[in-house]
Amino acid sequence: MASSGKIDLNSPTITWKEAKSYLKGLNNKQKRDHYSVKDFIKLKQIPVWKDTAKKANIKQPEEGKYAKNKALNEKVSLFRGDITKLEVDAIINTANSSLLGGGGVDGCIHRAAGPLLKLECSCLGGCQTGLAKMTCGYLLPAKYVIHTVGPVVQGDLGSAQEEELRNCYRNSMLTAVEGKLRSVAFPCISTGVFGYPPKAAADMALRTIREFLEENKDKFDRVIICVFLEKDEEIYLQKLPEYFPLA
Ligand code: AR6
Repeated sequence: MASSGKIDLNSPTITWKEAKSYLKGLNNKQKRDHYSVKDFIKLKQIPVWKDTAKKANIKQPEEGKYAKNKALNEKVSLFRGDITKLEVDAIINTANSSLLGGGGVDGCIHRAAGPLLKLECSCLGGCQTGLAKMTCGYLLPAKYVIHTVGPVVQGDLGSAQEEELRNCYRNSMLTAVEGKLRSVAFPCISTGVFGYPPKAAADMALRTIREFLEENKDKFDRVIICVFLEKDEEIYLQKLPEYFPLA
């Protein structure tokens, strides 16, 4: 440890356990000195669905699937960009069952978090499809990473895969609640190399998030859907009013 009390998280001698316990003791301002990304995005900079819908002049469909709920429209956000920049309690990683890193969003998260993330992941014993496991966020602006493993879809989408995707969202949110985390950001799980059809994935994501928030009203300040591609943003802008009707 340096005399200022600040630890060098890039030091080759530091263990993930030391780094995790050190980071846990820092406040938000102190933690910012360690971010690998300098252009991080604060939670308050991310508009809530109510404001996004208003700005984009989103039309409400005639018949929504769910009742209007003003409070939920202020807890959900649609954000397009890089999930590794978000200063939230946890970002969700769409990993593979080894939890040892990969391409896509998984690769981006491991690069931005630094090598300690892989060291902690290697102690978790992998993860089954649909389940979720939590680690520290290390050099990320997010305090924690919740790793989940989505289903692989080759050919037609089956009910087992639908259930597995639902479990990914549900178990990730349950893990956040258990850890008393109040703001989380989800990428579009399984819709990249794992091949899940993006529109069906958006329906499952929105349904599961809506139902979980209804059951756990006061547990979250914010649930962010972080899309990367313009086409996914369009899908969510179209579907959000069905699940989170504008009050
Ligand atoms: N921020 C937010 N979303 C992103 C980012 C980013 N930085 N980069 C990509 N996406 P994918 P999967 C979006 O393929 O289908 C890995 O190798 C991307 O546009 O990352 O669940 C793992 O190790 C897409 O919408 O994940 C697994 O083996 C979404 O993230 C496998 O890929 C998911 O695409 C998991 O496949």
